[in-house]
Amino acid sequence: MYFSKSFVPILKNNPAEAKIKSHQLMLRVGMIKQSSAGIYSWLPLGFKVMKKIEQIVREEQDRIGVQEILMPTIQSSEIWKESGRYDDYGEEMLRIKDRQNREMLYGPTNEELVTEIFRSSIKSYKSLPQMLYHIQWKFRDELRPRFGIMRCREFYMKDAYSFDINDDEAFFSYNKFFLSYLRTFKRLNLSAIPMAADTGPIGGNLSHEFIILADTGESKIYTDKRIFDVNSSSTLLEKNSLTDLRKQYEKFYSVTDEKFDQKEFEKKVPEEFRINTKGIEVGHIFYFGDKYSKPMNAAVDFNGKKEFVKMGSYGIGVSRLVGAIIEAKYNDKDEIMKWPISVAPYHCAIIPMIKKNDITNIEKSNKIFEYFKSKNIDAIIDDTEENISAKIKKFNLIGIPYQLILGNKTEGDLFEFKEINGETQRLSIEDAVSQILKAKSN
Ligand code: P5A
Repeated sequence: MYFSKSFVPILKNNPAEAKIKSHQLMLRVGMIKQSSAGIYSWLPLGFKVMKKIEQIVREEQDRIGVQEILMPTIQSSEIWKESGRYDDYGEEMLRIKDRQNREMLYGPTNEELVTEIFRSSIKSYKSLPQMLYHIQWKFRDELRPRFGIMRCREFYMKDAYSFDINDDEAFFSYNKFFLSYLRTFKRLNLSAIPMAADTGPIGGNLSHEFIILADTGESKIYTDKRIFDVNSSSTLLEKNSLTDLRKQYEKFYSVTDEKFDQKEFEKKVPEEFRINTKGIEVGHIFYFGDKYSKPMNAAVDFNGKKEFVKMGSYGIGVSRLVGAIIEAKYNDKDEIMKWPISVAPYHCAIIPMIKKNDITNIEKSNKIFEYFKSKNIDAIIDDTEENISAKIKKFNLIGIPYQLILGNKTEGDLFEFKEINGETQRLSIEDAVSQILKAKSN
């Protein structure tokens, strides 16, 4: 891909309407464009990052055995009346009438729809557990959409649902998601910590939010420094091992605002370990038993007895994560944002010096590009006529992790190569490739 042909509408200055770094940067480098309040189009750079995040989320769902489906964005009001949430959900729900005057809605979440799918097909406990997920747009008519795609009205969510025969099995499912979320956020290079949370309109009494610490976050959090040292890498996808993992986390006081109790915080967390800050909620898991299965009559036969299935639901804010990663990775000191290599829109920018009537550097760049491609390295060639330092500035702004420069200082087969915030090295293409591949495999 040539930069001159890419659709990356960079603005000269930070847009005045954006209050936080992620919103500023996403508008500035043309990742998104607002279409109306709280509703955005995703332009190539932003869409690339979101798709990479989505793929990691998908792989980690598949890894614990959740099956992918795709439910529609538009739902019928009938099932919401069955569950009793049609009125409860209030003004956040976007209600629509079709030409037959039927009440429809743009799904804010899918507990009802997935319960309807389940009950029409699964009849025996022998088919349990079932775990289903989809990655789909949601709409919530937020009172105050703000911070760009962080709190918007139309957003992209991974939502999963589990169906089990009893509480014990349902907790096992819950804990599988607990582990899966830790793995997912780790691959995104984020340290997201689980915190006991309120359940709001989803319901139930067991719930964890996964939160990354950030001053610009909207959730107030109270936690214990030692929670960052819990290690989940040796956890097996097996009942006891997963129960243990959750216990290791729950040993530490870690709650959101609604659950906060000053006395308990001071009693359980020695002063030197107390963290009282703000965070961004990137995931939220719920256990709500038969809250939906009972009113909607989703039951299985268990040795001749009718049992309402026990359900949980599990969300990840896929589009919010794009902004959350920026908030977490932006370095105030260098004023540089470096994308984690796992989700970077491009791994490396190839930056040739362009001289009039001389296409040598472009030809060399093309060759390097093809070689990178053969090694699964995503690159972009900056074929514009800007000078090298302007080009470097531009890729620093976008946050591309590596830069390869073909300029005055190129000597034979040795090129200038640097990590976005690192020292310039002189390397052969092979050595540059192995550095990038090494970073990718970490
Ligand atoms: C869990 C899956 C649910 O909706 N039902 C299905 C449950 N949970 S939740 O906490 O309400 O949302 C899950 C995640 O979606 C993101 N999110 C948002 N992202 C951007 N803008 C919004 N307005 C918005 N609302 C929710 C969050 O990451 C949240 O954790």
